[in-house]
Amino acid sequence: MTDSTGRVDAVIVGAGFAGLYMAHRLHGLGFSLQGFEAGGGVGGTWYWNRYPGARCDVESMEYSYQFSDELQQAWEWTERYAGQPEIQRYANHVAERFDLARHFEFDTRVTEAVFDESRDRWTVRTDTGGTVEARFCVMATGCLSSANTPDFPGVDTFEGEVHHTGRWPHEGVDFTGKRVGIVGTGSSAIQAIPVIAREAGHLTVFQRTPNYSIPARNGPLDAEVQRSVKADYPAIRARNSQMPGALGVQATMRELAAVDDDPEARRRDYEDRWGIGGFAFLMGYADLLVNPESNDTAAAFVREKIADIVDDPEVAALLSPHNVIGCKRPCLDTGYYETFNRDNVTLVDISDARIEAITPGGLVAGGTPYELDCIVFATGFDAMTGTLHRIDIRGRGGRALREKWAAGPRTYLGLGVAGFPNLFTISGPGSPSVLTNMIVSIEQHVDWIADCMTYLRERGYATIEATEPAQDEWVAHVNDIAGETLYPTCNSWYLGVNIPGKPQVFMPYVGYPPYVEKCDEVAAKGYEGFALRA
Ligand code: N01
Repeated sequence: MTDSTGRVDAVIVGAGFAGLYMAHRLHGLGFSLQGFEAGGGVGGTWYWNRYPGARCDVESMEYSYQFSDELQQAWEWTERYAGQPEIQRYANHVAERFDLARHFEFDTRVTEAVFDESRDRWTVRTDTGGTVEARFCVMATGCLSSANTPDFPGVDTFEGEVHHTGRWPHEGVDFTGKRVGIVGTGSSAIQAIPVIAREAGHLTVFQRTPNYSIPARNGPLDAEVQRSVKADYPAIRARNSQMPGALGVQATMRELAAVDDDPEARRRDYEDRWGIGGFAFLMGYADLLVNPESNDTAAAFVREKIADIVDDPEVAALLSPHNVIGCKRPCLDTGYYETFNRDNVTLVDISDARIEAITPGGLVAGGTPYELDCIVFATGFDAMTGTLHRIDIRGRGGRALREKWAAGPRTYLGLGVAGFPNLFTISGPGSPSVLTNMIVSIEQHVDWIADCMTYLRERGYATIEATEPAQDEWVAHVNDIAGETLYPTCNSWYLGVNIPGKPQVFMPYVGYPPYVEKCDEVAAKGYEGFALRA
């Protein structure tokens, strides 16, 4: 908390998994801190995304903190993939166990962070009128925290209920008997659609681009599996940290190219993995995200599955994507394609018949009116940079981050930005973040930042700042590596294509675990690529 002069060592923006752990580390190291959180409680993405069916796509035994063995031994997960309510309970439990909520002011949004060069201090302002001065400013603002609601004309005239999946009301939404329209078919929609369809009178799904979805095969977590993982947790965590994306499921990847495998054997492999469920489906072959021909063997298999599951061939064709599988984050579902066999569900293809307007009684797409009682926008997020840009962040010379990043984000390691001393971004653009198990990446970033702040304190340095050459080199490297993959080939939020006018730059870094080695090496060399000033 602030001293009597309103000063702290560090401000932390956000009380999601990143902000909570950052607060824990900094407090433990004796730094004074003040956290701010726009929501009314902890949990970040899981606090806001309470839509029906919301569930993690990384298995629960992995999607959890590992910094405390007592915590990971004590917490009992109930399902293979944890649902939002359980993850929210977990976040609350962590906050209570380590007494973290006291560091945060809730229902408080940071609006401005300005660096004063003459005093090496950040001045942070909030929408509740508060002002804090801090030496360090840590943006734990999340990658998918700025909901994107397209600017459809007439949206304010709608007389029914409107909800965004990423800002779901805490009291829930009663769809019973209602005519519901859902816009979007990304991960959020794919999870919500089967649940809403069971409740609604009628559900109309407005699809602009179909998405590949793999069955999650969620279910109760076997007690024996949980026990055996816990018995060996440190070793399992250590193994996973050496896997691409820090995801244990990568252990099932073979060095074989899909096109080099015998077609029958390949089919059996896809069938087995489809049965296992989850990301394992895309782990069969090492070249699926670099070789279009190999990729299409997996994509074609999923299209066949869609054709098998969906009764109406026209609907199945509309649901079948033709882009690269995996170049958008793959969706995991529970009964998604099956839902389109229900009598109360209609799929509307808006790829060439865009939503023209929202009206008091529904919406109009391609000239056709649809009468609705409730509209759900499952239209995603202004990812990775959106939340940072909603804060007026000004570094040296009063230069705004929004200006510096006008052509796309530029960071060094996704941790620091040239011209913005003592500003850290946890899982920022240019780091592996969303291509990994986020909690692992968060812990790695938080530990790196905590070590860095300790190093500066011990040696009497006032500031640390990424240098322009190191940043330029890193940005070029991030782009080069992405360019060797199929990731940039489709209209994903990784590229910013989902937000009109957003610069199209592939934002995450494809390269976990080499990224961790690079961060460690930078630290070991006295923060190479950063300028440290006394
Ligand atoms: O958002 P999305 P999301 N008119 O951007 C459509 C994570 N997540 O919230 O593809 C009509 O993927 C858009 O269409 P198109 C996960 O990382 C994880 O679903 O742009 N439609 C698309 O269909 C995920 O990737 C979990 O043509 C419009 C949809 O809205 C990320 O969050 C669960 C439109 C947006 O899909 C985002 O997922 C949920 C317009 N103007 C989310 N604008 C799990 O852990 C957008 N769309 C499982």
